[in-house]
Amino acid sequence: MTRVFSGIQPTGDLHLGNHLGALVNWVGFQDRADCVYCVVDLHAITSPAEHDPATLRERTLETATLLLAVGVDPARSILFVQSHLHEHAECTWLFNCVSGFGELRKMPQFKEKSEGKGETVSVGLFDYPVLQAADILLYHADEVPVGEDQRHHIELARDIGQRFNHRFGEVFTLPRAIHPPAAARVMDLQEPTSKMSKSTSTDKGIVNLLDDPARIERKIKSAVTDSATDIRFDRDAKPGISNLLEVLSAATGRSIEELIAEHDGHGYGAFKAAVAEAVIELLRPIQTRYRELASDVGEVERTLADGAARARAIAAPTLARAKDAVGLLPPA
Ligand code: ATP
Ligand code: LTN
Repeated sequence: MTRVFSGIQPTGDLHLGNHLGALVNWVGFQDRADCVYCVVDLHAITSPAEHDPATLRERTLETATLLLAVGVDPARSILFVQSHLHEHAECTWLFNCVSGFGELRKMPQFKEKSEGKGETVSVGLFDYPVLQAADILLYHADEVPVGEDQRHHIELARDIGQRFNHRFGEVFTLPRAIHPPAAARVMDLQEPTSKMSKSTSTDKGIVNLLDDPARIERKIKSAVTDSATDIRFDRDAKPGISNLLEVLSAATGRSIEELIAEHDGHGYGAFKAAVAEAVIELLRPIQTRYRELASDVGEVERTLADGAARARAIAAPTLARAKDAVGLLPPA
């Protein structure tokens, strides 16, 4: 069976864009693939912005709980926290020794995130994609569903795996990035020409998965739209209305044409109310499930411990083969 691996950073609240753009697919893959999903807390500490230790711990648990709440099913898939396995950090070291300074320096995400930081930028940020390669290659992943911005990182993982195999013998499976179509590319409610994003959107521009219904309603009703009254899909001329149409379509499973036929001519107010209600109903079962799970932290922690054990059953033998291939003397 195809193995899918993906990771998500516990750096903020998950929002509607993450859900419709990525998590819905994570849930769907479980029907056709052997899935391994990881909360990548080691990646989260590479960020140039200083992190708060207590917040990181909270967010790691919250992110894992939300993944369970949206439908990652621990009976079918492996869900674990990256730092629970020392194998990821250890494999990173082996990969560091077959990675080039030049190729890492050219990674677009590193260039972007280190810009203006001069000599103070951390080695961890520089090494971020090598750790990501270890995440993927330790599990012999075939497919890695990610956003377009991660394409270079997956190519690097492929290059590292290929180089290692070439030098030391076949150990790693070469992965490929997949970019499954998103249920929706969700735009910022206040600035509908930029994507909804946890690092750049304001609170009013973003619907967090745990926002309560009144808050969701308020945010959607005050979404920026144009001053006309017609409801039609045109990303350039009507970015705000088009975004709401796409969200409504993803939330209800109905086509955009059908939604236009139903709502055009009845005004923006009624249309926004319908979008708000659909998003509230989409998130309601997730929020209910989240509260149930969060009321028993011990159970979530047990699920993660079980996930880590099952992850280790795959990662540890892979790492052992890699160490042996490199020529590291096994302990007697
Ligand atoms: P950041 O602002 O830190 O980049 P983000 O909110 O954009 O964070 P990521 O952590 O980069 O989210 O992305 C996690 C996943 O969610 C990726 O697969 C990404 O493609 C998807 N995603 C993020 N934002 C959106 C969006 N607005 N619409 C659709 N998919 C999205
Ligand atoms: N860099 C990714 C998160 C990530 C990841 C992974 C994704 C870390 N390790 C392995 C896929 C596979 C991001 O920022 N979205």
